[in-house]
Amino acid sequence: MRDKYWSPKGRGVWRYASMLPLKSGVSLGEGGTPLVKSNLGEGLYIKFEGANPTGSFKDRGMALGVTVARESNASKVVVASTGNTAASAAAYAARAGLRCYVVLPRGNVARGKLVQAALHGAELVMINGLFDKALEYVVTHGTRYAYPLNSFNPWRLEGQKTLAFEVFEELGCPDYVVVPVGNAGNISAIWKGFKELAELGLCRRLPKMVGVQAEGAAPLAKAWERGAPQPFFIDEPETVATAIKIGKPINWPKALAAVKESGGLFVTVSDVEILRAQKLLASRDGIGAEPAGAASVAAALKLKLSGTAVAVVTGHALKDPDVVEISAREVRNAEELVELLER
Ligand code: AN7
Repeated sequence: MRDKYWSPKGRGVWRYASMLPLKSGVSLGEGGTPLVKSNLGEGLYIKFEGANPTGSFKDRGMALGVTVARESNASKVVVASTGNTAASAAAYAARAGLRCYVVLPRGNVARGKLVQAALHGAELVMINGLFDKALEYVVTHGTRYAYPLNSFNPWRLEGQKTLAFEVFEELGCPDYVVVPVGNAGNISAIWKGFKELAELGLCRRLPKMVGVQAEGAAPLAKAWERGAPQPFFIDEPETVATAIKIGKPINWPKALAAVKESGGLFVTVSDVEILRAQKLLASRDGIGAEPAGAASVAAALKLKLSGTAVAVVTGHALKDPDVVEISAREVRNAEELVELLER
């Protein structure tokens, strides 16, 4: 029974076909991302999802989601997005020959993500309002005309659970897995992956799931702090990490269950902590994260977790070039360059 399900073969997400409800499908080589031992803390590992084909973890789920869209003869797919889902959907839809509509909150999508969606030929639709409103539009109207690829789509989560399998193969089951939370799909998916390993008797002690939200966009973490049974939805989330600038996470029940069942917790990090972690990760570990991706590292450092912890760095630094300050020296001639180098 165990071997029937657990028989990794090949590379990437489809390596775990025996654990997935689909056996093959659309692929751009997603998954198989680096797990790097961090210099920032003992027992801390970085799972660098920025190394996926479009630079975020979304590609894992999009491979399955777009496969199902194609197999159900959809000609159009639609997503609401803070950016990464749009970039990923655009690329995978292009690969599968589907039209892609992305509904975006004007002024709240990082530049790299817009560039990707445009480059891959998606139809970009801007709304006045934030992500939560864009998602509401997709749920109430979009789904009637196009196949939806937001994370309420269960195939997306099936793909994203493969992160757990990769961590398990390299490290076994860690003590903690730290995940930035926006719409709350990814933490639910990763937890599902670990639980399935446990069901097969492969993972004896499940990791504690740590959900990380930005202080100004923390409907789950704020509720957690006060022991409330439901999230405190907010209308005007605010954070530098636009990827997780979400006030009404659609997958909140699953995420809350993941954190509770695992004995983990939700935690908030401030924008200052996020940007500090982004810099530390870049300058000490050599890993470039977008702000939302660095939120997990900020939380791991703040909580000083003991044992083995995997911080999931969900997106690449190039996604959001505008948050990085660039300072440069000017030299007028070779002598000035030499002088500088000699210092
Ligand atoms: C870098 O692209 O919601 O908790 O529309 O891009 O599964 O929502 C992005 C989410 C974390 C949060 N890190 O994941 C979108 C979108 C990065 C992200 C999250 C996102 P979920």
